Amino acid sequence: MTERTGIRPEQAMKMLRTMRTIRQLSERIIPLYPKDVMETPVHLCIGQEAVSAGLCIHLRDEDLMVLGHRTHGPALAKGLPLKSLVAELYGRTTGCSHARGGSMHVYDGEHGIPGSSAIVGGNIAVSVGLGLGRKLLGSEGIGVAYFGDGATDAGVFWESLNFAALKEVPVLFLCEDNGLSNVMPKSEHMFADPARIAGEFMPVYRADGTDVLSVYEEAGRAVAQVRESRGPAYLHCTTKRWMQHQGVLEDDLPYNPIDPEKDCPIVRFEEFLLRTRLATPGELAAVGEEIERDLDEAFAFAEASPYPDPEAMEV
Ligand SMILES: Cc1ncc(C[n+]2csc(CCOP(=O)(O)OP(=O)(O)O)c2C)c(N)n1
Ligand SMILES: [Mg+2]
Repeated sequence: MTERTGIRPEQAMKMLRTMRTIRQLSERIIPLYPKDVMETPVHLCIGQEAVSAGLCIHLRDEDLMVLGHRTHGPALAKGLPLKSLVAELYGRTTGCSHARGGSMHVYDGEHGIPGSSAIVGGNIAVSVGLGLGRKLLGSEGIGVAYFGDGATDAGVFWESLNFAALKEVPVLFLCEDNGLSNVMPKSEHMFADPARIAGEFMPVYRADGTDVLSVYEEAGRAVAQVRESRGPAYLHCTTKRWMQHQGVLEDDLPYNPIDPEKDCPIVRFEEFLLRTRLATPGELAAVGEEIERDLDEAFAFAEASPYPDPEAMEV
């Protein structure tokens, strides 16, 4: 774990809170999901929380981030209210996409989430367009494309790098590389390292995506580069997926071994916070308890919210 960072205690606690919210939401979903109370597939982010938390602490509402199919982590970290996400999972009108989207199609205009795409790579060009729009409109905001290693196989990824570099678009390409595209390991779907090739087009940053301080530092540099140059940058974060691609079962692929201590961004960060006396054991416990209360409220809100009128759902 990177220890040299001059992180402020409130930033550290904010990132911990974000990671724990993503994790504790996933842990609530696991036993409920088989009961069919949620009207959506779910792609959980357990093990990957540090990427969203370490990036989004540097982003503002005016920065427009378009997500892929694994939305819960980045959406919550960017500011989507927990209630709004849980209600969407439950298919209720109070959900962030008014029950029209489910887990893979989230929207929050207020917090700079113009949408997400279940078409792998579909969000990348859109983020470039939004980044260009920010620049043309004179906004200080940037575009952010948040995608997985699987999306770098798509032609649109390469076109987007080229266009963003050529036209100097303020957009950050964030690759959350969990080494898997569904059940396919990276070695079988990726011929060359996309981050190395991205270096031909723009500045490239690399972070250990299981270490929130590493992401925090590198994302800070990458976001500042985009903001100040009004041109693109690429950030590659390696991480690990603990659950199966979709659903609530643990991954059991022999080529994706997980060490629940060493690979856990939350365990690692809590150890750091205690060691450096940025937090006490009591403070850490209080964060978890507060999130449990927020989750109680969010699930009660979702369950009490109405289903949409079928006629209103017609297009
Ligand atoms: C264009 C397209 N091709 C294939 C799929 C099926 N598919 C859904 S998710 C996925 C894997 C994506 O892997 P990655 O981008 O690394 O994201 P991760 O699931 O690892 O977060 C695939 C192939 C799809 N949704 N869209
Ligand atoms: Mg992947």
